[in-house]
Amino acid sequence: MDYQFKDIEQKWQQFWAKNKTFRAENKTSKPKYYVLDMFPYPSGAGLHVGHPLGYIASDIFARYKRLKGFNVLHPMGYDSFGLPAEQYAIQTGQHPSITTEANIATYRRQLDQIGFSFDWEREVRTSSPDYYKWTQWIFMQLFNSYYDKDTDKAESIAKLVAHFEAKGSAGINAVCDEEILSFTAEEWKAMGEQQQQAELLKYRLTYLRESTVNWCPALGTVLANDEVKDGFSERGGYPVEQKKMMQWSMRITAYAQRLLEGLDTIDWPEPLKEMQRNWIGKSVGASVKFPLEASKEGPTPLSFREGRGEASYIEVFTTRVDTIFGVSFLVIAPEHELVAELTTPEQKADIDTYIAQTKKKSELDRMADTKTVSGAFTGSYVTNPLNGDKIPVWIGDYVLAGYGTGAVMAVPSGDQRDYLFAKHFNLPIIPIIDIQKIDDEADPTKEGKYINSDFMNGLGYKEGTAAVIAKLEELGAGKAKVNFRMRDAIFGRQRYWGEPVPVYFKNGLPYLIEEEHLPLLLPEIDKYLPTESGEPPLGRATGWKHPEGEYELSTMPGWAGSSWYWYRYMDAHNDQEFASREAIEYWKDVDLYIGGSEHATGHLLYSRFWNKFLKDIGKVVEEEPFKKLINQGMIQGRSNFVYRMIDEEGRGTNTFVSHGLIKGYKTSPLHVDVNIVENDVLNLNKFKAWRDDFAEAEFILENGKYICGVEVEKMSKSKFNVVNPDDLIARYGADTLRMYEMFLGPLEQSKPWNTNGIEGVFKFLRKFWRLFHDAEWNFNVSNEAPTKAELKSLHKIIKKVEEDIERFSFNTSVSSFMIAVNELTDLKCNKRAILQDLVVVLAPYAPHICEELWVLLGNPAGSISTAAYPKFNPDYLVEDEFSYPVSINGKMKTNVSLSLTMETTDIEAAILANADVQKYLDGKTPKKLIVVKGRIVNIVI
Ligand code: ANZ
Repeated sequence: MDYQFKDIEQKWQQFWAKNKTFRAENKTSKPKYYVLDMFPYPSGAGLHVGHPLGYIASDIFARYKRLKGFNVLHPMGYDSFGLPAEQYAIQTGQHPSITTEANIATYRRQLDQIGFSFDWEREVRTSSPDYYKWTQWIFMQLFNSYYDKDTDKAESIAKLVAHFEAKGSAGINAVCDEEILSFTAEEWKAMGEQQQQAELLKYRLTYLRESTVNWCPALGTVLANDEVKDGFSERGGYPVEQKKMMQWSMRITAYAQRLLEGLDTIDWPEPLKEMQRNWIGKSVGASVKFPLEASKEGPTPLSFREGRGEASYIEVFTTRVDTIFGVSFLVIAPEHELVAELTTPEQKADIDTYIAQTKKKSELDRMADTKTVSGAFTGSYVTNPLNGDKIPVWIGDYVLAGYGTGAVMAVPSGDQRDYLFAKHFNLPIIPIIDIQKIDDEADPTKEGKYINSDFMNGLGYKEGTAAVIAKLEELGAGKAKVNFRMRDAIFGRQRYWGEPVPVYFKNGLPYLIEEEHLPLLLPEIDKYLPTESGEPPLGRATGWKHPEGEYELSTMPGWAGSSWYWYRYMDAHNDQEFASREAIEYWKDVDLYIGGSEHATGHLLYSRFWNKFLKDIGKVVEEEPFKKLINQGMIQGRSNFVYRMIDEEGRGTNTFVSHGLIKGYKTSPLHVDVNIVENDVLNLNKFKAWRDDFAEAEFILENGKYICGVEVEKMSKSKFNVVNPDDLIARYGADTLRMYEMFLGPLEQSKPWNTNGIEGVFKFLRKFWRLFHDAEWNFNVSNEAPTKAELKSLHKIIKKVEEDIERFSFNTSVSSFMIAVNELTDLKCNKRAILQDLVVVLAPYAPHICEELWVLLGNPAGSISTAAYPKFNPDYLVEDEFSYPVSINGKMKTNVSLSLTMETTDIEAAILANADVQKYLDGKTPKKLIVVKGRIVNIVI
């Protein structure tokens, strides 16, 4: 029979599902291998051809590893909480779980069609209660933990309480809020429950904190930075302001150093690691306290009051403490907590105006803008702790509240932004080095000497810095400090479709619900909108109340469920633990993770953080979750455009100009559905039928055709350039689609989708099928012994594919398969000894056709998945023939292929007997015949 891909693919997909062919066992004697894909958010649009790219690559790898004798875990699931389903719910009133369910069904159908070897018994859905029960459970563990800097790991809050009870706060070296109390054991015990809990919250790894957020009053929610454009919400265009709100946060900063160090131990793409390094942003510098003039404590010696109350100093973080003698003013963030206290009555109006102005700018805008200078003077002064200079304090939006201490010592002679600020407001510029040039980062003073300093003159950068820090320490006015750019992560949103936070409030303080009451189910509500009083949607739930207080009304953010899901796959149905110890000790970590680089600083950082935490509390065994990671490139869309003519008043007409003619007209481009365009020629009738307003469209054609413009862009519905895998599978089959997606180019590169080549891949599979069949399409395989040439073809491909897969070069294998099948076709090879192995080598790429042929070859159904990858034998590749170049009178004339084992005299005879050579000799006897064995033959006539 001819290649009937439809029947074959359906048959094997059903067989795999029924027989659970790809079920992974948690215990076998085989070595384990865990291949993970980033699980999808099931959106309403379904899969387009770009989505499966990474899944196909990981599936090939998973199937290959099974052939190599590994026990492979290759699971799939859904990251099914999230905004789009909720947005849809707001518009239609349909419960997001219904939309989610429907979308998952579409995804599942589409994934099944492609023939993935997923172990579907382990499927997870982050929105399902038996999954989010454990997300909530992990939240509880974080709430019950703090980070001990001495043991350098998370420890139980109970240990902290025991310490407080025995020794008070003395000797605690923990990551915590800035303002913590100092107390003795007696004082601790004397505190009421309320105050103790408030104090403990400052240490917990998940805690409530006042954070500045993008608040959109019209939408009634906090927005992420990328949902805000120029002060307005991206969706709806409503004004967004910066607002302080109590929010759940995760103390990820406790793990900053470990997150940084761990990067050196994992096999990830270097650019991705670099993105994480930058995000973590380690800066080595110093913190310096500038005493307030008003404190009247004088420049030296300094005594600083700790804790709350009237401030006596401003603390700055600097990476250039050596420039302290060049400080001519201080700039603090407009949100700095001392602003109100520092502002004098005369300056109040200025300061208030300025603060109102900065509220409109997002932090991203503030960081990006390095040109506009703005600020206001508070009216207060501090003193330079080293020379007693009186220094004015300004506020300015280039200083960010959340970084360092939210205050900078400004050195206009050393820092560009400080320089611009000084110029703009006419503030002094004090030189610090005797030359202008400071361009060596490692030693900014290399070519100059410090000036204007008491004790640094003549020192180099390193010694100068050390001398300043020593002096500051002596005075109690500063110390060396490492600062991280990364902030604690906000962990909540005022939305419905997410995990409820397992917390209730009593007397304004959060308490965990009892573990046995997990999962805390998402309640039903009437509308998916905030309440009239501006509370999150959960505030609408009636009768949803803990016996002792109100539940938390915000839900967990999108990244909660995806920060640990790879563990759930290890033991997906466990209702006692998030996964059993046994399963975790067996599978350990993910050996290969494939996904998009857009998750570099989100999901991939949060996952590493939770993994380290789970390791600290003894629940998992590896410090890093994903040993090797590959980013698949994006498949871009190839968009087509039509050009609408514009009339005199600038309005669009109903006439469309072909691309080659647009120079002569005023037109504006319009995306057109790529499915009504073939080879860039627009199908005019389909275009008229496409949209009602085009029914009467007129065209200005070139050579009788309408030629569309082309651009490569992101594949997206709004650009009408989406190619659906379903259509391609219906036309060519999944095996062709799988191979074609790989054939497009290197996995890690972005590339435009172009359907033109798919026909070639389909023809290749048909030719492969043909090898096993005679001219009447009868299955016909011979048991004869293979020839050397056949064995050579086979072993070449065995070696090539193995090498390719091991280095994740899937596209190069596809062309090698084509060469191998062409060679075997030319050799008219239908030998079992060759074809049987070839089927196994091709099976990871084109599993359906290979299963079918494997069974036709007489093997048990399904067993190709666990067959052994053929062993490469280098002997078959040893060349035993050589094609001698024959040169006559110094000119290359022809080639003659001869065995390499032939003696020189036999070679001479064979050359002279060759018909081509005889033609050139034209009856003459050569004067000379020189044979260089294995190299060349020279003839002189
Ligand atoms: C004095 C100085 C002199 C500085 C000089 C730089 C050059 P990184 O490397 O990114 O950590 N800074 C500190 N806190 C800030 C904040 N909240 N917002 C904006 N800028 C802040 O940068 C640290 C440097 O950035 C610090 O060192 C400080 O300026 C500024 F010739 O202090 B520097």
